[in-house]
Amino acid sequence: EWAPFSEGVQRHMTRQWKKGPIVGGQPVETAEVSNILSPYRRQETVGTMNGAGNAEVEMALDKATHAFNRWNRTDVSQRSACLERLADLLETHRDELVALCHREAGKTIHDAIDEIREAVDFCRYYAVQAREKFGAPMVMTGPTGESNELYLSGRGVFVCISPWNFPLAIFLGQITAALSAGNVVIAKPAEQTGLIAARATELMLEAGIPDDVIHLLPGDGATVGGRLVADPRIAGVAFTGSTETAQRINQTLANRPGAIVPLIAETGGMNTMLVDSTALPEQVVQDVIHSAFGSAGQRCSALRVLYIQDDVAQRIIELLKGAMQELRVGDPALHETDVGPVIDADALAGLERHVEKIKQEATLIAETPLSEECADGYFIAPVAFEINRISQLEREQFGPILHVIRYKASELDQILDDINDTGYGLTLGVHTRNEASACYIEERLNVGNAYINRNQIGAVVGVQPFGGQGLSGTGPKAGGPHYLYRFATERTRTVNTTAVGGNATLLSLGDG
Ligand code: UN1
Repeated sequence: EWAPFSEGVQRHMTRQWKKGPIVGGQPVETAEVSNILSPYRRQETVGTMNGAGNAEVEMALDKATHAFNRWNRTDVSQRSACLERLADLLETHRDELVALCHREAGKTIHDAIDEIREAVDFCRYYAVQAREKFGAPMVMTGPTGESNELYLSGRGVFVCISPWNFPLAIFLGQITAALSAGNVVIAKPAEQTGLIAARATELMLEAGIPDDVIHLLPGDGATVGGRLVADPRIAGVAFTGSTETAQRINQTLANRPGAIVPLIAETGGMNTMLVDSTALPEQVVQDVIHSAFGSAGQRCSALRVLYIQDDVAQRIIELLKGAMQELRVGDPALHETDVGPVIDADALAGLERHVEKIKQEATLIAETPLSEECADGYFIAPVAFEINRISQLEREQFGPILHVIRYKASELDQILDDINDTGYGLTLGVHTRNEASACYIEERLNVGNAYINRNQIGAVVGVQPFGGQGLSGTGPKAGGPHYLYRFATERTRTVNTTAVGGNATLLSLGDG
């Protein structure tokens, strides 16, 4: 056990980091340099970041391509051992990583700690999964006279494009999955959180992942991501981010002659919670607050639309108003802070535009007051509106904005259709004491993660594999038992084991 305000974390609170691309194990200096500013104190720099250009992209692709066969043939237990050493290193460096998640991504201390834990879980989980699946071939039972085996191996150079909202956990989750399956990786982290990604990459190298097997290319989406995805040397893409970007990547991959390249995408949601009149109001409100406003609503799992059955709606809305007054928005370094800043100026402006627009057509339920220190950063007040239909919302708003809709029992089927019509299918919350209605709702909705009588964020690796359907992603679920398969190719090997067949084969080979 360790205190978040340990001297260890404090030591990193005024530090400046200087990072950039890492290719072939070496940091690369480039002409493209940007200052990294903290989302909660705009005037405070965290460090500088060098962006990759064409030369680095080319160098990484070249080195990665040459490294693939060797890494793919490396015994899986050795690959898994690297992941386990990485997990240990994340733990020994957690003070610095917590400080970085906090200062570069604006995470509250609690979220920053969870972030490191989740990254560690991904490393350990995929290490175990890989040993299980990529060790000995699977023996298939067939007719006598032949043996049949099924082998899994890596695909080649995998491009991993990760988001800023889980700058360590998702960054490493994608990469460790790809590596453990035998792929080599070129990682393109979100522009907002390159320092954390660079620090994590240094730790991967320290953990024994060979320097031609993992390369980091921070930089802008078009120059780096666009070029990588279009390159004929890549064998797969893992992407977490917006649905629009996933569709663009898919298009680029589809246009590539001579190959069919898999995309593993985890994208947005229009996540709902349904509350019926048998639910426990206090528990509902606690779970709504956590799901909608935790991490400043910057999770793709976050609750966006809360449906409440009309006979309990007023009571729950009153409780919600009270709870929203109590939320503390502000400096994410303080223990008592519930909601920190959003990531940057663009994110803030987009959310403010949505609030202005929805105000015209909706009823304001409550808005949390901002504390004084919020003036220095990208803060937005958590807010709840009552609307009529989910179709009023054009797209996911990635922030602490909740929409509430009252419904009558007779309208249930209509709202379930409305939710499916959004095309998204990520998380679902249901609050009810009626088991049959929970089952009915879950079965009618296309969703990836359903949570009954609890909050709907914070899926645990290996326990609640995470990922959605439709516009929310391709599957398979991250942190689940099927995730590694999509990073792999499969080959069967059938041998004729009868004496006649065996000799005949040898003879014909000898004759030729
Ligand atoms: C994301 O927000 O991009 O369940 C996905 C959760 C997290 C979600 C991560 N694992 O809240």
